[in-house]
Amino acid sequence: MDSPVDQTVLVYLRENGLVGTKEGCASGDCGACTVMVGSNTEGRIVYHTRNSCITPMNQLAGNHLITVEGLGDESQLHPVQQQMIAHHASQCGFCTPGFVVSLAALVESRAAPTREAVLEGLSGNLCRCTGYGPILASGLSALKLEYRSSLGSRRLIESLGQETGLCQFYRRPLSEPDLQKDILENPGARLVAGGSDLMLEVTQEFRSFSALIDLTGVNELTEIDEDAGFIEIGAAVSYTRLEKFFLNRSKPFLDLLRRLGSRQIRNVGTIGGNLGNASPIADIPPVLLVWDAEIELVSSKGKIRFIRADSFYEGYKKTKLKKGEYIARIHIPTMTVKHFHRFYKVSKRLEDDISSVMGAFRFAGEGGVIAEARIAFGGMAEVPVRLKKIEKMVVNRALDKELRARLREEIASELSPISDVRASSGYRLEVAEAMLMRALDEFSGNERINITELELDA
Ligand SMILES: Cc1cc2nc3c(=O)[nH]c(=O)nc-3n(C[C@@H](O)[C@@H](O)[C@H](O)COP(=O)(O)OP(=O)(O)OC[C@H]3O[C@@H](n4cnc5c(N)ncnc54)[C@H](O)[C@@H]3O)c2cc1C
Ligand code: FES
Ligand code: FES
Repeated sequence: MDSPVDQTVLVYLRENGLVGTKEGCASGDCGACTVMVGSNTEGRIVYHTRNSCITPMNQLAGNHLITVEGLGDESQLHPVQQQMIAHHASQCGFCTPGFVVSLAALVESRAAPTREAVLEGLSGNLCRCTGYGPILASGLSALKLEYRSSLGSRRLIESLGQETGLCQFYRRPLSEPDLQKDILENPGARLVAGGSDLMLEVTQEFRSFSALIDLTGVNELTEIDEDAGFIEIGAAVSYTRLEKFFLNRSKPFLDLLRRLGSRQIRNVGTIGGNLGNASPIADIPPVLLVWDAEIELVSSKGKIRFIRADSFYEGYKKTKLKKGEYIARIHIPTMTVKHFHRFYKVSKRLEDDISSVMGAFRFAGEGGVIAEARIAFGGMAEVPVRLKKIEKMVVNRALDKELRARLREEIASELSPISDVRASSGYRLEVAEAMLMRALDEFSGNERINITELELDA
């Protein structure tokens, strides 16, 4: 394969006549470009969905790429294609290939035939004409059918593997020493992990990169360890893997992850990329601030330094990363994950939307009395912030009306968020106050309703 260093999978496909995969937004939002990517995982192919519009083509070497054309043909349609026809689930058809591929990925991974599983699998696909009812019904029906996949043969599985040095300017090191060597030898190269942020510079700002160093093959950066009182998460660990790891460790974090981007974004986006892009509204930094996490930075010469998550940000879109350094691991004290914690995300849409305000809270203590507090917000300043004064105000105090009134005043004086397309400054302040009150209530044992868990009577 010979592909320009920053060419996307979508451009490659369409330039090579595979036009079933569509371009809607070219920013990872609509899902029209969804493809399935299979990798050799312990002797079997595991498929996941990605947005081809923001996937660097070079990243897929050694993987099995399936587009809508590869799912079936007129004589033998994939069960999802059959059900989409049976349920009249396509109108203008522009979004249809993306929906078909997302649903096919559910069928291939033998997802449970439930409405929740289908909704989750479609969290990154938008349709503006058919309506979602028939599409959902198609997915549910397809999941209930008897089906034997013919997608991955044994010979294919054996041919899949990790590849390095794909083109002269696209490096894919497999170990940290090799990564450091690549950074030293290519000082102008940008680091890419999931590409879900970086590739927008190509598709939205029309920039091009002369060289990229891909972190997703670096073994040490893709590991999660729990040892000696710390959870250590490699910077190139994806959200999908975090969901699995935190499944029984933190429900609030799991709930937040399920609100972060879409299935396609979570399959590729990494924790290191979320810190590296230095967005003031990224969802992970407030979590790391309240969990007292430390970030391990490594230089191209192998020099290691640790920095507290609450000191990592210097200003708008600026971090303390030095030239040639990369984020290697995030270290979270296991104890802080065991304390009471809550993460609240408010955004305009439930799925696949950036937060207007993201609030994170950790309280240690018992009997309704807080012995130690951490309170952090995203979307309220030019960097993710910890409210240290308010943390002190709630320690060893009765969480009564009088204190709450003072906390509201203090929040309004400490924070002055901007107004933008997502929310006005005043709205953000009200939401932040409400989040703090809710966290205090829940710490005191008054669990509030979670609208994502509400079930409506039919
Ligand atoms: C449709 C869509 C929805 C989204 N929704 C959300 C959301 O709800 N919440 C949210 O928080 N974010 C959201 N995002 C942003 C999403 O891109 C990040 O959350 C994601 O974590 C970025 O990770 P990545 O691996 O894709 O980073 P990349 O795009 O690969 O990299 C991002 C930046 O970080 C740098 N970088 C990456 N890894 C490292 C490292 N180890 N060391 C140093 N620098 C590094 C890169 O050089 C680049 O500058 C969304 C993005 C899209 C496109
Ligand atoms: S074209 Fe819209 S997500 Fe890729
Ligand atoms: S069928 Fe027209 S956008 Fe979905």
